Amino acid sequence: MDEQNFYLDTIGQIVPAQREQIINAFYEFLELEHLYESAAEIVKTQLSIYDNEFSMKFQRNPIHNIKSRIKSPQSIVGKLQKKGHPVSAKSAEQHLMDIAGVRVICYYIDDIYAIAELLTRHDEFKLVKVKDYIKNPKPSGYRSFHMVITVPVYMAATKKRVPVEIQIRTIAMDFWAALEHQLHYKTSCEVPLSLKEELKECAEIISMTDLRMQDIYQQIHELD
Ligand code: 0O2
Repeated sequence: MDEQNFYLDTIGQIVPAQREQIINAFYEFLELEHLYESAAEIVKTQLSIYDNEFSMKFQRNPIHNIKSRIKSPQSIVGKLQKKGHPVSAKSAEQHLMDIAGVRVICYYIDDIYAIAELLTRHDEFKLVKVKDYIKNPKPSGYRSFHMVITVPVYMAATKKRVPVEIQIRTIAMDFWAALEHQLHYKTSCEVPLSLKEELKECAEIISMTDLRMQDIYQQIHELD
């Protein structure tokens, strides 16, 4: 028996190396999932605290809703391969900033920047990266404010800083992004240029409507 190719598994059985490696990788991904789910929960709780405080003080919620997702193992593997990184849980931790994603849907554009500012000023959170696709929309017309922060997750024996990608956008921006995503973003076939232009035009109309709604809100607010 070639000893190098065999291991003792968790219940003391001799198993081939490859099986042991698969089991280890599985547990590593499970731990990763738990860690990133915990980080997303911390961010969501903090956002709810801000939303409730704002509502108590100003009788209005800035946040319409909050969703979160953990990137699927298939998506993690795909992104690592696309970027030319090794495929392992360790490599995912090192190279991917969007394993935990939180999407915050706000009522008005000003609310987006207010929420981003609060998260940036939070003592325990560290800002890693900002991509403002509202000021600089993507060529597709996509608008949203993206930021990556790291949050401390306290486990029984350890503390780890975990990155969370936060996408903050208005209801209108989300409406466009959801439809465009379904129509276009993840399809393998090429969408004709004329339709891409039309989608972009829709994004611009929606963006103007967002600005008008905010203006109406401010004017009504000033009447009080
Ligand atoms: P999912 O399933 O939505 O999470 P990075 O290496 O991460 O910094 P990347 O991946 O180019 O660079 O990040 P980017 O472009 O800042 O943000 C990626 C995410 O933004 C996407 O996630 C989408 O959620 C969203 N997004 C970006 N561009 C578009 C677009 O044109 N249309 C729509 N509908 N959404 C967009 P993923 O990677 O698709 O995964």
